[in-house]
Amino acid sequence: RQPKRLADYQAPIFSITHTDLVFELDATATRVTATLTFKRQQPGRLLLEGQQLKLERVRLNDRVLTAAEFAQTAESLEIFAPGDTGVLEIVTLLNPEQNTALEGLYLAEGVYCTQCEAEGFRRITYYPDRPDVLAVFTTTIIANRNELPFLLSNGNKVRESRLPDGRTEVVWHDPYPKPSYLFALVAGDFDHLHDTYVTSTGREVLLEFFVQKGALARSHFAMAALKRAMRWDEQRFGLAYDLDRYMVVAVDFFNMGAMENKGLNVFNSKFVLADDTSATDTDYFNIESIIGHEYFHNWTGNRVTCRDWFQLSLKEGLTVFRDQEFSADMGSPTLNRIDAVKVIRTAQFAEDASPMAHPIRPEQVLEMNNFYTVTVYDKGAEVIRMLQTLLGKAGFNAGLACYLQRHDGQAVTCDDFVQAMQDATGYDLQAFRRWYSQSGTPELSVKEQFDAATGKLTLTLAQQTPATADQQEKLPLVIPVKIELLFHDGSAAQQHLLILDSSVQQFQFDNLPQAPLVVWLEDFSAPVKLSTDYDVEQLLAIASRASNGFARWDAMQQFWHKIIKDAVQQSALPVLPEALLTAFRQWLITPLADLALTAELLTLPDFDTLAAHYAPIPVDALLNILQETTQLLSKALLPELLGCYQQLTTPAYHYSEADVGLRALKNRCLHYLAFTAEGAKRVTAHYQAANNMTDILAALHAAQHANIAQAGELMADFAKRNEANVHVMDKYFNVVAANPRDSVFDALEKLTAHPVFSWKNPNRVRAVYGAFSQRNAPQFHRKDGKGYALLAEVVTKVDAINPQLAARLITPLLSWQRYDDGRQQQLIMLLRELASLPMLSDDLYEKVHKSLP
Ligand code: HT7
Ligand code: ZN
Repeated sequence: RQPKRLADYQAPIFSITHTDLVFELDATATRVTATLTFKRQQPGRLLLEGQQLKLERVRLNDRVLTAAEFAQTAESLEIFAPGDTGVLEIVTLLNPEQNTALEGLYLAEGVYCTQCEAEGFRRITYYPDRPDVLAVFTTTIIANRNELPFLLSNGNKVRESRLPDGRTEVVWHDPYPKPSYLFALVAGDFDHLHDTYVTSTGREVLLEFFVQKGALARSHFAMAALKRAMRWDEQRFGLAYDLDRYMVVAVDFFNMGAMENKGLNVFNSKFVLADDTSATDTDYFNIESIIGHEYFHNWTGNRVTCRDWFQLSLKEGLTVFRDQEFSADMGSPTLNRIDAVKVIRTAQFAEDASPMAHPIRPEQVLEMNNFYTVTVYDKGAEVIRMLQTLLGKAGFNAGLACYLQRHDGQAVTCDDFVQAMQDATGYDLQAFRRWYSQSGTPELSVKEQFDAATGKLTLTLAQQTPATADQQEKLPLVIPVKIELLFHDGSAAQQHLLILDSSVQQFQFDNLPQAPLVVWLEDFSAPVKLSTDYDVEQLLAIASRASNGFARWDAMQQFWHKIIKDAVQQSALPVLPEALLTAFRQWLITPLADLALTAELLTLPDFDTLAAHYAPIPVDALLNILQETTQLLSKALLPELLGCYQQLTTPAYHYSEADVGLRALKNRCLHYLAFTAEGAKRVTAHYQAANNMTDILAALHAAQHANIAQAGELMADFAKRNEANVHVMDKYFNVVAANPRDSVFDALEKLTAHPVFSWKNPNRVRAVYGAFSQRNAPQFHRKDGKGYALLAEVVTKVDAINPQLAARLITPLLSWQRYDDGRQQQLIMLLRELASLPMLSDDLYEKVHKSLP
């Protein structure tokens, strides 16, 4: 199997100016007639991509071609003498009902739905299925209106008519040229919510949500979030919507979160539907953020798109950055930053250390679906954030405006983006570009030297990026390092931005009143690892005094890392310094104004965060230390925990920043209290008194972790009350799968027999097995390998149904190098078994083969 390389990019030989599609919908035999107006751009062959298609007919300029005039392979169609311009008509037959991969056109739960990014359009018709071929699409959908009342596609509805045979024909036209990956078609019966929005340019836009029958009341929050996102993009970046309609369809069968098809977003229903009885605070947050993300793609992705898939971060890194800025403005900037940094430090740093390591602009790809990664998305967003730090907000906004104006309607590269930033600001970004081509996590070490006589502080920074699986040689990067200088004598703190652009560099500060305590990497100003030799007192001082909430949280993370590392080295339990207990007591007795930050300050890093600091990972020691430390804290802080818990009275449920913080802190206290003598009583009472899903789930998780006797009863009650709502059942599945005891294996087996479970539904499979592998470290990483073997079995089964899903599920099995010898052997054996499967998908093949020694 041959990977594609960025270095081999060639511009398209033919462009397509117009793409007219006619769909005659049928569950097992949908006929697609594609009429493509093509134009030669350079000498070469007319080669179209196609997969799993039944070709019925090819016509070139009104003449049906004979078999000798074209050649067909399993993946392509070549037209031998197309000429320089012409019209090609291709008729294909599809089987949407059998399409369980959920790419191309599929039929699930009575809804026809497409997913074309990255390379799904080639499962609909033969086409130059690449993002740099932009055409104007007209789509006709023919179907039986009684069965499928809503027939939707991109752009504006042009016409709707009854055909003589009783079927209905609806025609859509999208005036904006677009690549095939942004094409969408949806047909089904829905509840329909509509509203209007007037843009800053005076356009009245019809906003429409199409959701499963009976779910209308659960789509209001998403509609309001959409309007907030539209307003925000106008105010922050001056970007307004450009069509008269914006449609969002929610479906339960979907491989990812959502898809930004022009004018017709398709969403995983989990990221649309919410009400106060079924959604958690996190659900509401995710809905607003993903609604924003897909909407923001209309400019960063759709109006200006990617030249090739290696440039994916051009649209994804930038759009994640935009959605993060939106969420920060809608809620707490500190909490948003903490959440984003957790993703980088756990998942992204782990990816850099894995066989799948790649730069944010990968250089070679076998299966594109494997590159929708935390590196491309989240590290990509960090790279954009660094640009904003270097250029300032005004400079960054000017750069974005220049980029969008210069490239509107084009398919471009990451280099084009950086060039626009440079041209708009005059800032030389040549050296900065290395962030796009170099993989790996830079490691920074720092030294401080203070001359008391002159008040001069000298900071020495050194950077080094360890080799990664894909790249041995690493060069220095441009790294913005934000710092804060804290003074004990009450002098005002100082903030500075250091720009490190070589291997070792010194920075000097004069006339300081005294030796400062330096807060490093404030706001996580670069996606790097930075180590200091601070002792626990210094870290607790930063946690108590830094002016920046993020820095306070970060100091606590470093504190725990240090304490736990010492404990692991000594094979002992951590010694909790009195100063820590004093700080915790203080936060519990007098919480900060930001309750959510207080909750974060009181939270231990999780297993994955700690594990990122070790090679090999001392799995058993870390799990034991985490459990024991929680118990030690519960015991030592019982009166304060109780006091804080009781003081926080829960108001009627409302999703607001203040109430989210209140619940977070109260539930953090509950988590500790669950481990105390009265834990069972308290958790049960919390569950029974809860008026919202956040508190209910906190009680269930606490019950399970502390192993309280009533846990089973509470779980059964929860399942019974919520069996009608699949999204709440997914939460139930999550809790069952996170059970850290041996009984989890039987419980998982039972879940797959649950009437709500289906192997074909990615949400259900993720809710059970994704949760098991990612939220149940004790059982997943069992010494006897039973957890690994279960996941390998599931991946094998799922690969035959949905390769994209299988390739995502396998991730925790790939990084065998991170574990001890025993676990390594088990993982390698399972990977070898997977590699020998006769029908392995490209998705799994790429990952398994990269991982194997
Ligand atoms: N641009 C989309 C990426 C995507 C996707 C979405 C749904 C199903 C399969 C998919 N493959 C790729 C989502 C986004 O980043 O907005
Ligand atoms: Zn995106």
